[in-house]
Amino acid sequence: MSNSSPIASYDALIIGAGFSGMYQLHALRDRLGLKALVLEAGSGVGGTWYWNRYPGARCDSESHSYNYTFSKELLAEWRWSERYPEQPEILRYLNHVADRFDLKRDIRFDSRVTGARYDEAANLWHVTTEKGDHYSAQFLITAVGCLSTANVPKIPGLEEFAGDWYHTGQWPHGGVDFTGKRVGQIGTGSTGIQAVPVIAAQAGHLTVFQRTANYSVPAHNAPLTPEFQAWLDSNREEVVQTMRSTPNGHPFTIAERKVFDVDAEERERIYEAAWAKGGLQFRASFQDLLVDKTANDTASEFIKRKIRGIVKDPRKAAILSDIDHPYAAKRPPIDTHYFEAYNRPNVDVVNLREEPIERITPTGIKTSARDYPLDIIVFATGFDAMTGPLLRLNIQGAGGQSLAEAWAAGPRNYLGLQVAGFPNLFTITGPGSPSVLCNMPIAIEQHVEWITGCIDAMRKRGLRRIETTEEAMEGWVAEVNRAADATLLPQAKHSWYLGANVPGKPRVFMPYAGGMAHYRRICDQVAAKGYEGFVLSD
Ligand code: NA7
Repeated sequence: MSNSSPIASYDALIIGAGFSGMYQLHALRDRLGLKALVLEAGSGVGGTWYWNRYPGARCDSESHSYNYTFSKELLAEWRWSERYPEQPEILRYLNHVADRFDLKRDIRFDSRVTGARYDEAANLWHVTTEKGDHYSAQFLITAVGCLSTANVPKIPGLEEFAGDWYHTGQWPHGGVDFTGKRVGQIGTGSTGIQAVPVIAAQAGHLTVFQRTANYSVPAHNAPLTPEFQAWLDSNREEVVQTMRSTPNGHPFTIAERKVFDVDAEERERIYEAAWAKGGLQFRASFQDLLVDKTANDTASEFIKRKIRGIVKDPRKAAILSDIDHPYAAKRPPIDTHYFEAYNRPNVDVVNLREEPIERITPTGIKTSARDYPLDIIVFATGFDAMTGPLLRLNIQGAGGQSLAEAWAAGPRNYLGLQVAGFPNLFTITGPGSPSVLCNMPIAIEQHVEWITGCIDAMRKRGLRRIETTEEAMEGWVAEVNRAADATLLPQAKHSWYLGANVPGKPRVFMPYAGGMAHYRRICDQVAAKGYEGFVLSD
């Protein structure tokens, strides 16, 4: 760490200016009066929505639930235009929030953090950026998101490709012109499923390289009507209450009935109605879809039938519906005419399970079966999720131990919030918290408010240091595993929830699957018991 640049000192440093970093800044600066600063790699606020500008980028949470709930005035003054917000609109919203709460003056943009080291004697975190700036603070709070480290698979030959290639999570701000081009897209997760119909409408030809076939339910996106807005204005409290009290933070509840409480005909009617309504709510049609494989099979079969009904070419339909994992065991995508796009003559799908990619050549992609000539390759290949964004910060805790060493066998922490050996470091939506299994703003607000409450309590008691214990971590890791094993989620062996999409990454189920409302109660109890599981000192 360079000693040449002057050290700017703060009470708290926050890394990242997305949903979580912005709210954390507001909470610490404007509620507690702390001297706080955000360091942000991008040139603007927005995090995920700053970087993910790929065609079709849209949130799968319904817009009226994809916002902060901490300010009634903010809730009342913002109007979303569509059922699901598109990336530019979310970015406008986040800029509106930043301006409304005057956040940008305490955000340093173009400041990618490259190292953070805890100085035991001074009880301070020292943070450096790529530009060589040097900061110190008592508290270090990571607000780096769960899906911010792009995963570009190491396919041999990429550097020789004569065309252009892009990862969806690092999309050029000026956009990409696909007109008349031969495009190859690798990946059929939520991102790929959003991108296909939009790219297909512009490209000369689109070849989708599919490794794992995926479920998707129609989003049925549409403009929000004045009637809906009026309903929302008079039911806002209830909507927020629902989001805070459900397991997944969405504005709908999970049905109480079980799959085999109803007969086959009634079940079909329920699934048809859910399909017609669209969106992530399909998963909430029955309470046991995520815990009982036989129950799940009924939803799985329903969606596969739908795919085969939509896609006219039997070869493409067979490839797209050959899904090998339970429905929603991987993050279930929702779409706008995804399967319909395969009925276009300029769209084809390649089954990588039958013909794996061997290499990228100067002119395209070569599978074990043939060459696919391409002008552009789109990597919709996801992220080094949850741990990736934290590990690339090069965090060094007490005694020089790195986070990478502490997590060599997978992430271990307490409540997803703190790691033993890393005092005064808090990780917003860290592994071991509900995060990606929840509507993100709800998960983020809960973490920010808990951290803010904790720092406030420490300051009121004259305490300067908080660190969790090995025992607390051990207990929490066991609880995270128990919660995951009570569901079908670990059964999707290629899921990024398990780290399986990144070669060499430890296979550990990372998010907490015990439900957001339950998790909130646990965190509240920990605080009420004087931060049980943490050691506080002055
Ligand atoms: P995902 O969900 O991780 O999807 C990535 C896709 O890319 C998925 O279909 C992968 O297949 C595929 N992939 C990844 N690596 C390769 C290689 N090497 N070869 C071929 N195919 C590959 O990322 P998304 O960006 O779509 O979504 C991430 C989250 O953002 C989403 O869940 C929402 O929460 C928002 P695989 O399934 O691994 O076989």
